Amino acid sequence: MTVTLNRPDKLNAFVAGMHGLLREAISRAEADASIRALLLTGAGRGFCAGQDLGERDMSNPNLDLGAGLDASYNPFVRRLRALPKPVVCAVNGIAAGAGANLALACDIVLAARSASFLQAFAKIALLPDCGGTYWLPRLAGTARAMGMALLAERVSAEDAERWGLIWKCVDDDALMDEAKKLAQSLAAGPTHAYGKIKQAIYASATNTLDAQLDLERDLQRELGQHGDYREGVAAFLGKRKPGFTGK
Ligand code: LHQ
Repeated sequence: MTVTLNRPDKLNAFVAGMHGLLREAISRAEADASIRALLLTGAGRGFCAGQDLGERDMSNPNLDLGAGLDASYNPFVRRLRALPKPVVCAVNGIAAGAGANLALACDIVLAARSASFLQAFAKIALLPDCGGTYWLPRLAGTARAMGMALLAERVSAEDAERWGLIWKCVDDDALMDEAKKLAQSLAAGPTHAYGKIKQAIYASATNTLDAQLDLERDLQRELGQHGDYREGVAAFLGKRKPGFTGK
C-alpha cells in the first residue's frame, strides 16, 4: 500500500484532517493481510514540513502541544514501528520537523539526492518530537544528534546516508522506481519473519545482550514453525525462487 502525503502547496505540512486519513491508512495496513508492505512518500517538491504552523491558535493561553502529540503524532509513530510489515519511506524532498522524524520512524528510508532533513524545531523554540530525540542519537550518535537539534541546519540526503540516518540516497529521477521496487520485493517476502525482525531490532535499543539473545531464541523458535521457513529452505535446496505467503 502506498500512502502519499498530499498537500504539496504547503510542502505537505500536517493539518488536523491528515491525521485522520493516516489513522485510516494504518488501520487498513494493520488489518488487511493482503497488504504486505507500506510505502510512505510525499506529493510535490517536499516530503513533509512537519506541523502546519498556521494551524495552532497561538492566542490560546491553554495551548497544549503535548495533547496534540498524544492525540495524533505519537500513536501514529507507535503504530508504524509496531506494524508487523515493512514500512519503506521515499523522501522525495525536504523533510522538516515532525516530517523528518516521521520519515526516520520508517523501517527503510530512501531519499532523493536533492532531499534534505531539517530538525527545524529549535528555530521555533521547540524540541525534536515524533521520536526525534530517540532516533537521532541512536542512528547518528550524540554529537550529530546535538548538532542537528541545536543548530537546526539542513542535512543533505547524502550526509544522512553517510551518517547512518537513512538506508540510501538515490538520484531524484530514480527515487520512486527504486522505492516501489523495494516495497514490491518486500511485499513478496516472508512477511511474518519481517515482523519479527522489526520487533527484535527495535527491542535491541533498550535490551541487554542477555535479554536480546533470549528474545532471538523465542522468535526463532516461532519462525521455525512457520511455512515460510520450510518454503525458504526448500527453495534454496531446489535452486528455485521461494514463494513466501507471509501467512
Ligand atoms: C508551511 C510549513 C509549515 C505551514 C512550509 N507550516 N506552512 C509542532 C507543534 C505541535 C505539535 C506537534 O509537533 C510539532 C512538530 C513540528 O513539526 S514543529 C516544526 C514545524 N516545521 C517547521 O518549523 C518547518 C517550517 N518550514 C520551513 O522552515 C521551510 O518551509 C522549509 C525549510 C521546510 C522549506 O523551505 P522552502 O523550500 O524555502 O519553502 P517555503 O518556506 O517557501 O514553503 C513553501 C510553502 O509551504 C510556503 O507557503 P506559501 O503560501 O508562502 O507559498 C510556506 O509557508 C509553507 N510551509 N512549512 N510547517
